[in-house]
Amino acid sequence: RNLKWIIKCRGDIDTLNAPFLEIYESLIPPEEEKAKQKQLLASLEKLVCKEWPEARLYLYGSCANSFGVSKSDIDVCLAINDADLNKSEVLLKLADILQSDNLQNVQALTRARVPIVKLRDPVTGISCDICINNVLAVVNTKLLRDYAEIDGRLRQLAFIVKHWAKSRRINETYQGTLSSYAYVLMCIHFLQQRRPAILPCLQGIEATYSVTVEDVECAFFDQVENLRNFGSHNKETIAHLVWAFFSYWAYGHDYANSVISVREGSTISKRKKDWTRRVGNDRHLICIEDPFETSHDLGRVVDKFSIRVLRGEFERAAEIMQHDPNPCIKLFEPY
Ligand code: 3AT
Ligand code: MG
Repeated sequence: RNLKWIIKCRGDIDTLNAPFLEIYESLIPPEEEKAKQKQLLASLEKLVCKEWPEARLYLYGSCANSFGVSKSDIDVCLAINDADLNKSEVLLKLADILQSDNLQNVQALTRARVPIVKLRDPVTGISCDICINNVLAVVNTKLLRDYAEIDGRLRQLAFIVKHWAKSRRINETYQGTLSSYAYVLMCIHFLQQRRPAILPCLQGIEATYSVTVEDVECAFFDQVENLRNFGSHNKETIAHLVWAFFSYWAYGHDYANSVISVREGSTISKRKKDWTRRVGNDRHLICIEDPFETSHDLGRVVDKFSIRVLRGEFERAAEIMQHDPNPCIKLFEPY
């Protein structure tokens, strides 16, 4: 396995840069889409403030972390400062308000892991999920957005990986595969590990931003405008990075013993986290540590069937990147 990991990259890899960049650019949401999202957020804010004058709405997830492709749903967090608030009651009340304002497909999912109200806005055509007081998600959204500002190759790589994962149907947590959030963390970790490194470890530098959310201290260096040259010693191109990313997850990663940690900027041992055996439904077959909720393994949704699917897809992608004459087509072939 390790022998394969040190295989030399195909000689013509750089001819693939232009087609990969073209795919990346085709996925970027146009400005008018961003404007529509803002418009929807503003009208939701108006509605919400009639009922809860102190409440605020925050965008989080891919529409705010800069990893959103065109036509994504938007994720909104309703922040209400009230210690004994009943989330289900608020969600049901919110669903009522939205329904009577002509929003479509309004649905309160009060029993989900993260309870939400779903809706579709007929004016902009945008679908939206609203959760309550999920402030950690707002903070991890900022961390991802800050990483994206350091080196443009992160956004390119993450768009390509997300597009690949959606095409291959391995971006479905209810099917035991990984969330978009997990894939972006895999990309960040991967770029922290390149030599020379393309990304720093923002939680390893003296913090300039710090908040405590649900007893979790979230602190990191966020003056990223000072880090814009960080990756400039590394000249690897996007095609080479896509190739190396898939080779790493196909042949290089030590699934049995390692956890990837963006917080540490390196891999750490499963033993150190006590993630060596199955506890309840958490199997830890691929370990991705949440940067803030460090007891949270984003790979915990993966079971003994879906790990084979995932690893099979990484190997397929690595093979295509190494040998296929037309990787940009083959890689994204619908499953
Ligand atoms: P898409 O473009 O919608 O696929 P996304 O980044 O918006 O990508 P999700 O809609 O799955 O991803 O999740 C929305 C945000 O919720 C992303 C992240 O800030 C947060 N989040 C998702 N899953 C987790 C998790 N397991 N732990 C903590 N935060 C999470
Ligand atoms: Mg989303």
